[in-house]
Amino acid sequence: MAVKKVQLICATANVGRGANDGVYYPAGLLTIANALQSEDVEAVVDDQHHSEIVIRNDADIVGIQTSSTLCHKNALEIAQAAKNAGKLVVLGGPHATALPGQILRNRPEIDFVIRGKGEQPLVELVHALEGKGSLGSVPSLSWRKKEQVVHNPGDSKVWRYDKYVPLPLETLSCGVGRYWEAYHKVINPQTDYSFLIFTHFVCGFRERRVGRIEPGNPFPVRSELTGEPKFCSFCALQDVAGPRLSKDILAELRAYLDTWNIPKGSRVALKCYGDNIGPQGKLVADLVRKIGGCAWWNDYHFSWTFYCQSSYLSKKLAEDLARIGTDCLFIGFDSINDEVQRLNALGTSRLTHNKAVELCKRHGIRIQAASVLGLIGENPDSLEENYQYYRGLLEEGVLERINSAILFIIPGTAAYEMLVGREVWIGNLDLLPTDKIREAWIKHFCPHVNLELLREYAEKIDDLSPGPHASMGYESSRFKSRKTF
Ligand code: B12
Repeated sequence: MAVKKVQLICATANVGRGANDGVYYPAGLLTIANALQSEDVEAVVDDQHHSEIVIRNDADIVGIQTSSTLCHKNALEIAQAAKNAGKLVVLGGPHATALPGQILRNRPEIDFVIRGKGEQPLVELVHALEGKGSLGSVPSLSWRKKEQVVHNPGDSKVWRYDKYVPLPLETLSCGVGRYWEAYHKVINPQTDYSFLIFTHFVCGFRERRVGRIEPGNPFPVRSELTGEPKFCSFCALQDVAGPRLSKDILAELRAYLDTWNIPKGSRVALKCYGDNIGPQGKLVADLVRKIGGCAWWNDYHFSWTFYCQSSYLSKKLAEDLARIGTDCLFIGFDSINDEVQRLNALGTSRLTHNKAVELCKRHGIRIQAASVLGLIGENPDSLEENYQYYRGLLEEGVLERINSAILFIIPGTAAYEMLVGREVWIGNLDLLPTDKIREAWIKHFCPHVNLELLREYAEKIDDLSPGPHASMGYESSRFKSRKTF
């Protein structure tokens, strides 16, 4: 078959929502769009956060992103609509990567799953469908060969983000302006434009705990000896590759400013979604130097937001982050209780949290605090400790927001593996019923609390948020009344 056009779709979560949902364009679909366009295949990116999804008549393939288990239900509905319209359907993204076998066994409407980074595999799938190669040689492809599900090996080539930037923002069917509007409305009205600028990939903490991660290979999330989590029990990161070069980061930014005619004097928010800037001190120091020598940097008012684990925020790093114009740090406090942090291998403590808060205050950096309730060992006292801590932070005036979440079990995490070890039936599912799974989790791993108590505290913590509100993995009453979204 000839493949002229691929429709790429970002499915929204159907359980609660994150404060940033719909605020940032889906980078992973845009890098894929870039790769397809380099092969003269047209690509269009539709984002369910901004428009109702309609399967396009002229699309030969429909590729759907299922970022998380919380988006999988919507992704499946879109897949069914695409199949009804006679399209070939490809699923990719972190959730699909974690459960390719389950998805292909349970969902006839899905033809292919691409695991991990999708640019080159999708290009090679297009070639194979056009008769210029075989399905068996497409890297990271999971597919049905007769009745058998086959998982092709991954690609051993190192993935490079720089190959796919600047991102082709013009392929976003809703227009990039919709994301700028969303940023302005939801996150910060003092902003004119916003761009996703990854400075690095991977979490150095996770790497330190599991060793260097090879592209295409699964890595251990639990200790073989004790069965305990090797790094944050709820983290499903699969990223490969490390820091980018400062010159490439600035060149990417310059390209957006030029392409989108961003006037001098504009307030431009830059978001790095790389996980944990903490271990990237060398990169940040280099950015300080490059920005210092950059002729156009002061023509705009740039403000950065990074994610940082509290245990990695040193004096020097905080100073350097402030020097490049960091306005906010997203800090996953997750839990405040030391024992809960230890049991969940978070690599932090109440002390490191306190130190990070002090450094942020000293450098005028606002904190986006993340809270996750229902971790291993959660109990009524630890819930109260969390709540009191966030109250304290609010009083100190250092918070930009609190992201309030109740743990939901994500395939590919230690939490998922531990639960499947106790409740084998869950291992066959590709669509995880959030609350039912959560009840099973609570029974085994935090039996001193119940879902009602977790909800109560999640709402109390969310109510403290002075900025945007989240309802991660549950629906708060605020979310239900839709007053603030
Ligand atoms: C940016 C981001 C977001 C953004 C944008 C998401 C988006 N649509 O792209 C926002 C804020 C909206 C977001 C929201 C959520 N996120 Co998020 N997010 C990330 C983050 C930090 C980076 C993703 C990214 O842009 N990476 C860079 C690009 C280049 O890579 P990529 O997106 O992974 O895409 C590549 C591959 O996955 C693959 N691929 C992706 N889609 C497709 C589709 C096809 C057809 C193919 C072939 C391949 C393919 O190819 C891409 C290119 O190489 C990741 C963590 C991480 N480091 O991966 C978490 C992460 C993806 N998010 C996660 C979660 C849980 C969520 C939420 C459910 C949270 C919530 N609100 O409750 C929501 C749901 C999103 C939604 N669609 O509604 C989890 C998913 C875990 C899981 N396995 O289920 C992650 C892994 C974080 C974690 N710590 O575990 N998120």
